[in-house]
Parts: sequence; C-alpha cells; structure tokens
Amino acid sequence: MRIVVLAGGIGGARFLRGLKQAVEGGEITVVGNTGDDIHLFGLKVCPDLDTVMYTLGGGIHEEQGWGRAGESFSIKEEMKAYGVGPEWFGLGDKDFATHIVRTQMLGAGYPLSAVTEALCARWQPGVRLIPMSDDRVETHVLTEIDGERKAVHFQEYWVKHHATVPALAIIPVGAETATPAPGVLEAIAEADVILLPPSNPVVSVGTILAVPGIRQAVVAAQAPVIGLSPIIGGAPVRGMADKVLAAVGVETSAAAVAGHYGSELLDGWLVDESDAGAVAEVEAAGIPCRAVPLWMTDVDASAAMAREALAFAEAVR
Ligand code: GDP
Ligand code: FO1
Ligand code: CA
Repeated sequence: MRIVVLAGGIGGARFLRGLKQAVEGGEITVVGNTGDDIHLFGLKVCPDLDTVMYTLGGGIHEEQGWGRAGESFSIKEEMKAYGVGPEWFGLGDKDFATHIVRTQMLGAGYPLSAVTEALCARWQPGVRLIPMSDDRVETHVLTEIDGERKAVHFQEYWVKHHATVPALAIIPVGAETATPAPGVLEAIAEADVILLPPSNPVVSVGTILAVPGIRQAVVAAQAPVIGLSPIIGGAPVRGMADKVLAAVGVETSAAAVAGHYGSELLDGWLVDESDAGAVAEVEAAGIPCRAVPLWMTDVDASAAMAREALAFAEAVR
C-alpha cells in the first residue's frame, strides 16, 4: 500500500512512528513542511524535516520532541562569547552538524530534496521524506510588538516570543512562486491513501497545501484523504495552533479545522473520542467523521490511530 502523509514536525513525526508500526511492508512517502526553515549562523535549519528524520531514525530528544538526544551546546556558547546571536534559538552541537552538511550540499548545488535524501541515508527513517518544495518558503507572522506592527519569522514568533505577542496574519513568504519538489505530485497521484496527521493545520499542513499544485493534486487524487484532528476538546495538544488558527479566522475546535480543510479536500475526519459531540457537525458539512482515541501517548496509541485512519479510508473508498 502506498501512503502519502503531509507532515509538520512533532505531531507529524509521532504519528508517522505509529503508522510505520501499523503498516509493516507499506510504502510511506512523507511530504514535509519547510515553512519553518530558517537561516541562522550562515546555516540552513529545517526543523520539521529534522524532527521527522530524527524521530523515525532514533535520534530525537524524546521529551522535547525536537533536536537530538544527549545534546551539548558548546558551539552556541562559543558563538555567544563572540557576541553572535540569536541567543533565543537553541542549536545543539550534534544538530549543528546536520545543518553544516545540509548547507554545504546546498552550496554545492544540490536541491533540498537531494540533500534530505542524503541526510536520511544516515538516519534510515524507513519512509521516503521529501520536502514540499526545493524553493525557499518561510512562514512569517504579522504581529504587533510594543504598539508597532511588524512581520517576524515564525521561529521568532514561536521560540523568542513564545506566541505571546498577537498573531494578526500568517504569511508563507515565497509559497506563491514555489513549485512542488520532484516526486511530490507523483506520490500524491499514485497514492492508495493520503493522510493528514495531527499536525498544525495552518503553519504545517496549511503551508504544504499553499505550494501551488499540491492542494489541487490532493483534491484530484484517486486516493481517499483522511485527516486526524490536532485539536482535542477545543485546545491544541501542544504548540500554538489556537493562535495561528485565530489569525486565519478559524475557531479552535476539531469541527472547525475539518471545515477549514473543507469537504472538497477531506474524505474523512477523525476527532478524539471526547469530541464525539462534534461528529454530527462535521458530517453536516459533508465530511464523514468518526470519533476515536487521538492522544499519541506512546507508539502503540499512535499505531492504533493510524489503523483507525486506514480502516476509515477503506470504508469511504
Ligand atoms: P510541529 O511542527 O512541531 O508544531 O508539529 P506538527 O505541526 O506536526 O504538529 C503540531 C500539532 O500536533 C499541534 O497542533 C498539536 O495540537 C498536535 N498534537 C500534538 N500531539 C498530539 C496528540 O497526541 N494528539 C493529537 N490529536 N494532536 C496532537
Ligand atoms: N523550539 C524551541 O522552543 N526552542 C528552541 O530553542 C528550538 C530550537 C530548535 C532547533 C532545531 C530544531 O529543529 C527545532 C528547534 N525548536 C526549538 C523547535 C521548533 O522551533 C518548533 O517547534 C517548530 O519549528 C514548530 O514546528
Ligand atoms: Ca512545524
């Protein structure tokens, strides 16, 4: 079975770990969000691609959900001693190596998709990980700081300001002229199932769908498209999905996120069992809906969610 997953970082990666356990023998292609990417210290950092690669490859800092296990921060401290920032972004020494390899290969002319493949040759994530685009796309957040409106990089909004400054608009800079990376549209067209994991619907899945051609390909695909709600009980499980949903005018609820993706895109939507009351509302919007446990407390729980999504895909096919 060929499965395509449009994934962000932590939520996407944890779901993928369960999916891998659930479908031994299947072929999983992950289209990764690169809107979180940032250039720091002359290096290209790709948080969501790395979170997927490290999580599936066994290198992730488990509790934190991003970055490497057993990190040290000598380089960061040395940079600080030179007065070189930003100090608010925590890059560990091991992680730095990934960014150095990536930046070196990009400088030599390899596209990000080829670089990602090369990095995955080490990590063996057990999925084919493709960035949504080889073109530079960067999510910026229009905010108001000290009474002044300004757009900042998504990482500055999230990591420096902890999403405590107002998010007035979300701008995927560069998305409109980006093209899908090689293999993305083909994988979507040839998929047996397309899954939207419990990833951020605005700054992860929304950014992937904003690359011209990707949303259209998903809508046109033969395969059923099943989404899993990242919102449980009217709140994001972790992260700032509530803030960025508000910025795009969408309520923080499992039903509203389904409506935001729309019945044209979704063939099925899974909400948490505690949100069973939302099933009727989702179905009234023309989207088949089921309530099942959606807490990714461990790999077995994520695998059970993946099995529910695949069974749902069979039922709506
Ligand atoms: P990020 O790029 O690291 O922010 O990760 P993603 O975009 O892939 O996923 C973030 C989203 O995953 C957030 O909106 C969370 O609400 C959601 N999420 C995280 N853990 C869980 C979980 O256990 N269950 C569900 N349903 N959603 C989760
Ligand atoms: N998140 C933080 O909250 N603080 C950090 O210092 C930080 C550093 C960092 C370095 C590499 C990386 O791949 C991810 C990192 N993250 C950090 C996570 C990242 O900012 C976000 O959680 C995602 O981009 C949101 O999806
Ligand atoms: Ca992300």
